Amino acid sequence: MSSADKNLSVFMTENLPDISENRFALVVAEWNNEVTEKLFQGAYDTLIRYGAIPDNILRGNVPGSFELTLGAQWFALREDVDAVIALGVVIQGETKHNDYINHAVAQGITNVSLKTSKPVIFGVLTPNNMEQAVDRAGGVHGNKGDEAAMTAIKMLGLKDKISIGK
Ligand code: RBF
Repeated sequence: MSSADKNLSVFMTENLPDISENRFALVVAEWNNEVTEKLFQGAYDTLIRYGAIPDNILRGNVPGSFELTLGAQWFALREDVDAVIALGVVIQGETKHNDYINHAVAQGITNVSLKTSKPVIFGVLTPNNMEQAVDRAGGVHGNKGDEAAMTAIKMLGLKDKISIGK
C-alpha cells in the first residue's frame, strides 16, 4: 500500500499490552501548531482509548521539530517514563531547511531510543504542503498522532514480551 492510500488511524489491535501502569511523554513542536495540536489530540485520545491513565500522560512543547530530539531525550532519561512520542510537522518544498530538520530529527530520535532502550516514536509529518499535512492530522488519511501512539503501545508490548529492560 502506498503511503498516500494508508489511513493512519486504522491498525491491527490484537494482543495489545496492558498500558494502565505505563507513563507516556508527548513532545510537541509549536511550529505549524494548528496541525501539531491535532497530532497531539490524536495521540492522547489513542493512548486513553487503549488504556492509559490521564495522569500518566505528560506533555512538553518545543519551539520546532529540530528541538524534538532533545525534548525527547530529557523525557526518556526519566526513569518513570516508559515511552516518548515526538510530534511535529515539517512542510517540504517550502525551504531546503526541511531536509536538514527531517534528517536530524529522524537520526536524533533513533539515537535517543537506542541509548535509552525505550520506544521513542517519530510522529513527524513530512508532507509536501499544508493540505497533505491536514489530511494526515485527523483528515481523510487519518491521524499520524493515532499511529504514533499505537506504535508506542505495540513497542511496549514487544518489550514486555521479550522481558527486556526490567
Ligand atoms: N520547524 C518545524 O517543526 N517545521 C518546519 O516546517 C520548520 N521549518 C523551518 C524553516 C526555516 C527556514 C527555519 C529557520 C526553521 C524552521 N523550523 C521548522 C524550526 C526549526 O525546527 C527550529 O525550531 C529552528 O530552526 C530553531 O531556530
